[in-house]
Amino acid sequence: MTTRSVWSMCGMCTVRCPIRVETEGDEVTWIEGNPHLLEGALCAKGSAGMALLKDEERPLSPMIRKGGRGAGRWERVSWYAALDYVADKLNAIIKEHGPESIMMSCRGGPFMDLIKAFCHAVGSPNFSNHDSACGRNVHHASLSVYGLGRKDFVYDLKKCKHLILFGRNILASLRPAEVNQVMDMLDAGGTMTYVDVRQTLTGIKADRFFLVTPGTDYALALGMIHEVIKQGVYDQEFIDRYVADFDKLVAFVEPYTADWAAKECGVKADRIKEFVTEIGSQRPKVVFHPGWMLSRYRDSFYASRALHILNVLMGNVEVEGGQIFAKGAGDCGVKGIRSLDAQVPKPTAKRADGVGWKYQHFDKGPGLFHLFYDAMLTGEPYPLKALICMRHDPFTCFPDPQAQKEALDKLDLLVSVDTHYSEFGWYSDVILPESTFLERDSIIATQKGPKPRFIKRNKAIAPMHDTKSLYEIIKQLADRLGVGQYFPGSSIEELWAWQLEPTGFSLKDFDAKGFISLTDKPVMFDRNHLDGKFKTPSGKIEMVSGKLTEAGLESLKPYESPEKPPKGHFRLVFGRSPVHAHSHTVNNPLLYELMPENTLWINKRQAARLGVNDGDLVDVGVCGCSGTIKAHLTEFIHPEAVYMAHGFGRQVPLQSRAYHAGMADQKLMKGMLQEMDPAGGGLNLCECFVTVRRSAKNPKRMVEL
Ligand SMILES: Nc1nc2c(c(=O)[nH]1)N[C@H]1C(S)=C(S)[C@@H](COP(=O)(O)OP(=O)(O)OC[C@H]3O[C@@H](n4cnc5c(=O)[nH]c(N)nc54)[C@H](O)[C@@H]3O)O[C@H]1N2
Ligand SMILES: Nc1nc2c(c(=O)[nH]1)N[C@H]1C(S)=C(S)[C@@H](COP(=O)(O)OP(=O)(O)OC[C@H]3O[C@@H](n4cnc5c(=O)[nH]c(N)nc54)[C@H](O)[C@@H]3O)O[C@H]1N2
Ligand code: SF4
Ligand SMILES: [Mo]
Repeated sequence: MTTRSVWSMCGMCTVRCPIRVETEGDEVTWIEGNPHLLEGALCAKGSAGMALLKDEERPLSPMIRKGGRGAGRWERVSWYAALDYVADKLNAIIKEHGPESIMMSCRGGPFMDLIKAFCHAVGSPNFSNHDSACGRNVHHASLSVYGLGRKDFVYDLKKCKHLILFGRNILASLRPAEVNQVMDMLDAGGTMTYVDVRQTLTGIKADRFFLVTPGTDYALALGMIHEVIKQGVYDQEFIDRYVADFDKLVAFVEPYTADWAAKECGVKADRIKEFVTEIGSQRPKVVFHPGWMLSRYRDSFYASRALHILNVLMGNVEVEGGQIFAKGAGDCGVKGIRSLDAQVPKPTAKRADGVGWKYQHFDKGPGLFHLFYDAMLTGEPYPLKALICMRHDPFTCFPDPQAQKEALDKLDLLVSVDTHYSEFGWYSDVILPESTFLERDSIIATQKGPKPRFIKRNKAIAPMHDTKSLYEIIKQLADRLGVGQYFPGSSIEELWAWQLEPTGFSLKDFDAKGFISLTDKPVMFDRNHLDGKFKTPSGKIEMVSGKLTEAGLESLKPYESPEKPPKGHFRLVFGRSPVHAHSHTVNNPLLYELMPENTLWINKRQAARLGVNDGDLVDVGVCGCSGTIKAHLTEFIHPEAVYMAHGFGRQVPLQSRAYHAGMADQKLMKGMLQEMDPAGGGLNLCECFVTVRRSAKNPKRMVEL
């Protein structure tokens, strides 16, 4: 049997690491991180890609719903029948309600151009993604300071001297490339400070661990800003050159002393002061990570803004060991790849989520998905009639799936394009199964950074079942909807050639390393001439954001303490497991074995009060909604909080391993679907209080009886 080596991209989570895959005949025999970029490193999930291929508890052919929504009665149909069904419905909806009544969403990432182009080609502006439950607060905070988004900077973690992480659990909620860099930085003598409400894999590697009261990051960051200014350890020259309204910041933080912060967040004032003295001697090679998943608290947007401001004070912009502008093809003197979306006329209708007109301070991009539910229910600004989710599971992603279902019931068509049965897919009308990442090609994309590159995914083997790539699904739907002309060529190879044409590169250039590097050396801008690089209204780094002011919002927002949990309640916090990707790997045979269910982390003292022992079952509840889960007792969680890993408690019966294993945090977030930070657009997912009690289902207690 012939052994082949294929360059590709992992698809087990949305990080999309570059990989090298070995096959023998039609079997995948080996997967490793691309040695040119990752030195072979891969995470546990990536290595379990082979188990995904073999898993037959995933949709193996298109399916059309037969019973009521969610009843689980399906008919397996051919692709012709499924695509005709979807296209006929969409055509009828377009005729009656206009194309803007169709909404599409996807998980985001480098291959989005295809989906965006499809949505716009159909004539709808209503393209969205998961991000109001993920990084929107960080993204909008970044825009408000620099006029540049979350992905317009990369952090030179390897060369920094001090990395400060506020709830950014970088070694568990991971990207292998970043993990490699952090470990190299630590090996080289770098320092790491970690801030969380519980101890984590990252915290145990850190030099300092600050256990904070939940929801007080903004207070700690303000205390740090105050102290940096008081000790005079900021980069005056950088600030004079590029920062507007620094004096307003100085006046604003005046009352937020380290002693004040200590009372709010629980970190001792002396420790804050020592920390600031230390970073003062390490700057500019000091990185305050502004956070990733910060759809958490009412003021997470402002906490992230404060972290961005700390970076500015350190003067760490465009320096080795600091934050570096992400460069694209143009910065390397190369023409960029052709964009499909750029060829499509922009739809003229305004967005149904209000982003861009009602909410002008938000980035239009993918808008804010959760705001569409209001439009579904009210029919304002116009009715929505169809939702196509590609690689996106709103029932796991957003709070209160029951409330979502009530809104979705107003729609005539729900389609899930997924490699798995998602909770949304199970409720939808049609499931179009995408081939797994090892069985499909994807379009070419640009990965920005100091050393930008073109990347693409190549299939390692042909699909094992009756599944198709997203490219094929979209192409065939586009043809049926009369917009096929926007997707040039009749095969992915022809599309690749079309994408690459202006760049001067050819497909052969991918062969050596699996990607096309656009530069040998990192491209750095001259730090003394960054004028024009910041895209704020003033062209400066803004301490007071013009856009926020226009929207009637504060930039330097006075601190308000978080709500205390009501008596008998805990604040529910959540995070990721290093061996799972959200909810869709829980049923993976290998990863299930590593972590079959989640547990409820609870402080030992609180557990003792409740008579709960380690491993006991506990009922976790809120407003009549409750679930049962095993308790994990630890000293290393703040007594106000309980924690569970997100992604469990799945209810798709065809996933026999994941079915009802553990508990779903989002289902406890009753009535929280519209609980958004008005300045950042992120959902306030951690503003949720639950009761915990020893469960009557407790097997140990039954033994005692
Ligand atoms: N293995 C794995 N890695 C992943 C993912 C995955 O699914 N699995 N998903 C990726 C995605 S989409 C994202 S967005 C990132 C998320 O990456 P992160 O944002 O780093 O990760 P989380 O695990 O969501 O949350 C981190 C921590 O926030 C803490 N926290 C809760 N409240 C507070 C608070 O008030 N203050 C502080 N300081 N901390 C608090 C929680 O205890 C938790 O440990 O991870 C990415 N990487
Ligand atoms: N309560 C609560 N809510 C949260 C979070 C939390 O921790 N707690 N985390 C938030 C964060 S950070 C994020 S990023 C979102 C994530 O929310 P989503 O974006 O919805 O989550 P994912 O699990 O990444 O993927 C969604 C779907 O993509 C499918 N999928 C996986 N691989 C493929 C593929 O190759 N092709 C196709 N077509 N489909 C695929 C999966 O089966 C899954 O059904 O959730 C957010 N919501
Ligand atoms: S982080 Fe792991 S699962 Fe995600 S793309 Fe990389 S190797 Fe795959
Ligand atoms: Mo995320």
